[in-house]
Amino acid sequence: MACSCNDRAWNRGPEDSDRSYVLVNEGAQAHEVVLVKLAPAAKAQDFIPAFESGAVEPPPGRPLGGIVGIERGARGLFSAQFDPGRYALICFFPDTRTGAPHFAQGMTWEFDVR
Ligand SMILES: [Cu+2]
Repeated sequence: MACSCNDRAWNRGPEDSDRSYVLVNEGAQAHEVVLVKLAPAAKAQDFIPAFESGAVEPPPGRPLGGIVGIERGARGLFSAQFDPGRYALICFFPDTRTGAPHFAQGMTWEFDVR
């Protein structure tokens, strides 16, 4: 299954329990994909504050892997074992113009595995 992103969002992400994904970076900047299994009722946006400076609360979920540093126009392959639950893809890379992390610009994708 293919996933893709531009510089502001995931255009397409996982939607089921397929185990291997090809990520295509269609943006002009480098990106990464961090795969997270979210705690019950948590959302991707709830996971993010745990990585900000001064954070004291643990993230509501756990990272399972992903790919760091996918240059523009490049592809990367990642795989995971999926138990039933809710998952998210998150890009933590900073925007080259604003410095803001890409997740703050919308680069999160949530999906359920049943
Ligand atoms: Cu990114």
